[in-house]
Amino acid sequence: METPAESVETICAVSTPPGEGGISIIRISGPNARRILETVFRPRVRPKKPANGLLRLGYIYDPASGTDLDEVFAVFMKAPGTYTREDVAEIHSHGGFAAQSAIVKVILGQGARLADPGEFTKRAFLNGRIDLVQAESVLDVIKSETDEELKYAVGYLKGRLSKKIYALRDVLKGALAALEASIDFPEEDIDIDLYGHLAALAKARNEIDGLVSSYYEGKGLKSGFAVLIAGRTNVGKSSFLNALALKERAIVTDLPGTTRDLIEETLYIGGMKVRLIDTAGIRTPENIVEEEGIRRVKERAAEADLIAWVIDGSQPYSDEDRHVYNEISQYNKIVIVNKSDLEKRFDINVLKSLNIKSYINISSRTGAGLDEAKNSIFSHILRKKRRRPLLITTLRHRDILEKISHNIGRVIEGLKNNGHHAELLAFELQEALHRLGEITGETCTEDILDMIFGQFCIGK
Ligand SMILES: Nc1nc2c(ncn2[C@@H]2O[C@H](COP(=O)(O)OP(=O)(O)OP(=O)(O)O)[C@@H](O)[C@H]2O)c(=O)[nH]1
Ligand SMILES: [Mg+2]
Repeated sequence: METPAESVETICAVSTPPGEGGISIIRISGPNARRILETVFRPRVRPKKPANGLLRLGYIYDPASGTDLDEVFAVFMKAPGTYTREDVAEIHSHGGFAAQSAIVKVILGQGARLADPGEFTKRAFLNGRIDLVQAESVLDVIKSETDEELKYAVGYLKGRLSKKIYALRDVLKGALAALEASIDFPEEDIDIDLYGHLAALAKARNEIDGLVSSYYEGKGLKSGFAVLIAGRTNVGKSSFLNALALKERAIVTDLPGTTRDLIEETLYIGGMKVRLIDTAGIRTPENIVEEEGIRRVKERAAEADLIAWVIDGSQPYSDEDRHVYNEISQYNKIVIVNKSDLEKRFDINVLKSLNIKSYINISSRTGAGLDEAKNSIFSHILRKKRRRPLLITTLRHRDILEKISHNIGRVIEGLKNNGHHAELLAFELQEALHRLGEITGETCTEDILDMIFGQFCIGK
């Protein structure tokens, strides 16, 4: 993938978000970065010559007219110790639209071209500073919304997932070498321990399957955990959502059957992203709209990470509550007894008879017990989701790993049935290795690279 240096273009982009801000960073990367910086930058302080990595104060000016465009800090970083492994210059200008565009314009005037989205990171990948998994994790770091998401993304940026992939690759390579030897020297009495490789392959496949199944969790990490608020009508489900979200998100009335559709609100509880979903009260539907609403509750209940079953503490347990319980009893749930500001008429012993040991008294009206409810949501999701050290968080990785698991599965089957065709099994392993390379970027097509780096912002 090496490209001759002279054909590499020098690229430039504003790396900070567009619009007004304290400062903007304009980045230049490529063989002409140094020359361009020295042409458009007039240092106010020594050293006059660019010293590697040293931030200098001065002016960006238009060499054609001699006009100063902005007072800036500028730094030159020499290849290969840079983000892209090319010569890089950065200009820290004032964060205004006019300043940014005037500076970019003079840089383009010196022969640089505007960078494509993600092109700096793509160069870091193409120049071998990071692999594709790490490049993708750069985007995950940028898009992280919670501490936990960030923790995984930074770990992958540092190569934690890549390391696992390379270890799997070594196992496949070892097995392939043994298979190929058995093809090349079929008659020779050399000691090829194919069956030793069988055990290693089975272990690798287990690990891959573990990664594939971790995608559900990884997706939750990115898109948030779903907490479904369920209960009969009028118990205060929508009021509970509003109270947690600190806004009038869902309509609340004293009419049973107010909520018909699913209403979603994202919250951060203890740094964890939670999607709270308010639902239609479960009862015998009075019309088709309500019927559809209730059907959706049941559908979502099966997918939710947690169900918050809301009960009206000011009313006795009813047949409708029992009906709700029957719908949700099998799922991970917490029990919220609402309306604690009113006289209690709900008999807590009912919960004991259902073998439910804990519940939380709250009042959506006064806010009492809401912190406890949040803590309970947090700990129940975490209990279910004991985090694995490695999670697959992108669909691309999951799909590829699933295919690799099938390749290995066929090899294992083949080796177990003695009359195997070594060539076919070798082919399966080659395919699996090729696919692993698609994850790390070793055997990646331009299309895939475009797809990945196209999701980045300009300037990254
Ligand atoms: N006193 C008191 N009233 C509450 C509390 N929470 C909700 N309510 C009232 O209970 C009624 C129903 O509240 P909602 O939040 O609409 O109940 P819901 O469960 O979403 O009802 P549906 O959408 O019809 O299923 C409204 O009149 C609320 O004002 C509470 O903590 N205390
Ligand atoms: Mg409601």
